[in-house]
Amino acid sequence: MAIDYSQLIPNNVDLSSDRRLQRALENWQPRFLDWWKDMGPDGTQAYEVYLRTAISTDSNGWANFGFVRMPEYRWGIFLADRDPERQIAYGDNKGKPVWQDVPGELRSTLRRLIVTQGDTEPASVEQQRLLGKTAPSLYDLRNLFQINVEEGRHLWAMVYLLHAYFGRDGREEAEEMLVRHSGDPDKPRILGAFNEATPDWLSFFMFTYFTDRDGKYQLASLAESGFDPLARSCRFMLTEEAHHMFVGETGITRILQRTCELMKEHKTDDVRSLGVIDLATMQKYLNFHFSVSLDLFGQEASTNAANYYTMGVKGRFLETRIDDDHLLTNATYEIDTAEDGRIVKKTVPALQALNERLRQDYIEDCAKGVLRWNKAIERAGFNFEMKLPHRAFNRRIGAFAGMRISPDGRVLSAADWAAHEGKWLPTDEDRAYVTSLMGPAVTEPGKFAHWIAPPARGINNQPGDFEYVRFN
Ligand code: BYC
Ligand code: FE
Ligand code: FE
Repeated sequence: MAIDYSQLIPNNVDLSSDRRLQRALENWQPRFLDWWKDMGPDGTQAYEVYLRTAISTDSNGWANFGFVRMPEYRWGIFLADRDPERQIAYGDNKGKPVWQDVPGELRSTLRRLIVTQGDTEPASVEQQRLLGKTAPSLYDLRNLFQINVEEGRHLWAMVYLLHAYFGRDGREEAEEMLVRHSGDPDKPRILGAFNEATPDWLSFFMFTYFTDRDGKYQLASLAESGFDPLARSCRFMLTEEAHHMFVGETGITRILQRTCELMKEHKTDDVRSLGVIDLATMQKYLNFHFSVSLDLFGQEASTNAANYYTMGVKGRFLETRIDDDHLLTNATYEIDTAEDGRIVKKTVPALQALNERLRQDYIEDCAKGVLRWNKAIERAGFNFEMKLPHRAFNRRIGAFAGMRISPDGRVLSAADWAAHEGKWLPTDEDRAYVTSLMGPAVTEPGKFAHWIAPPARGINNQPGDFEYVRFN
């Protein structure tokens, strides 16, 4: 169905045919806008930003580019098209038609998953709210704002489901989305990574590479949901997600390029005096963001995950393309876990290992970008290799929580850990150095901060000196 932009809330769900729902969402809309003004990108109300807006949910040609003041962005409700033949692909209900409404016995489970998903979206906007002050270019500033408005739209996607399918409880949960805040000691966001700070652009690029990629994998699993409105919401969110990860990957590449350029020019890898980020510091930030993002997949062995699957609520990554029985009642899966302070392999029922399996898919995907980063370093003539740390490194959730494990997977004593931690994770000094590079926003079209190379091409094929943001 085409997106109707004549409505106060743009949508492709025929919202005007349900007046109660429409009124409830129109009530929530000003609260969302207040939240955006208070907690969204700081001091940007009047800026005109070159943004893409969804105009259809087809995979080709779905977006339109133009200058928009962010508070006037047309946040709306866009679900991928319904497939009337779609069946549940796995679990006890395999082969049955997907649900167009919430089955009573799955209500609290689905609500919880939708709330957890929804909560991350505004959290990331809050985490990134000050980054505009130190943007390394107009190009980067525009990408930050694009991601921010789309995360705002992802919140709309989940709030729509809560309002449309969960009655009063759903409306209350929708309110709470704007009451919890990232890093708030009393009302924090639900998942750990979303309460960490994103104080600088190196962190931002690592976050959009690693943490938005958790979004990709979780959304893909929820896109397999038997609850069809959730599946269709997540399908369209995935279309938007690709750009977020692109910003992260290319952002890191551009920092690496610039660093290598100066290493070459000055024949040294001690580049801090040259005002760029040394490769060792890049690796530490990578270690931090990767390990924090791994926690987002939950426990290695999880009965929650088994139940979600068996009930048909949450599937595997690309479930329908996997060649097995999609029941997994007799299957097993080997996981890494901890026993008596050691890392051991253990074979567990495949149903319980679904979080770990998704984490494995995620790790393999993360590794592809790292390979491309290493190619860029190699092309510049250096043999430094960026590496993903061991999955057990620096974990707070799951079997390895609280253990001290090196990036290459060795269990360490407290003293050993303490002696090396500063080589593996950003120290206060590293953070202070990176922060010191974040000067006032670079606002001249076509100009870039000293520590980052320009991108290979502009957004929507715009020229290098395009004025992506107009300050008013
Ligand atoms: N932090 O059996 P387990 C995105 C809890 S990112 C705190 O493993 P489950 C985005 C867990 O709740 C994608 N608590 O749990 C990215 C459970 O509690 P109970 C976000 C945690 O449910 C960037 C207990 O520990 N979407 O979109 O299988 C920018 C046992 O654990 C954590 C989703 O996450 C944690 N990290 O797995 C913007 C999808 N991990 O039951 C946006 C929806 C576990 O004992 N969520 N716990 O009280 C889920 O699918 C699941 O909730 C999780 C956890 C995969 C997160
Ligand atoms: Fe999102
Ligand atoms: Fe995202």
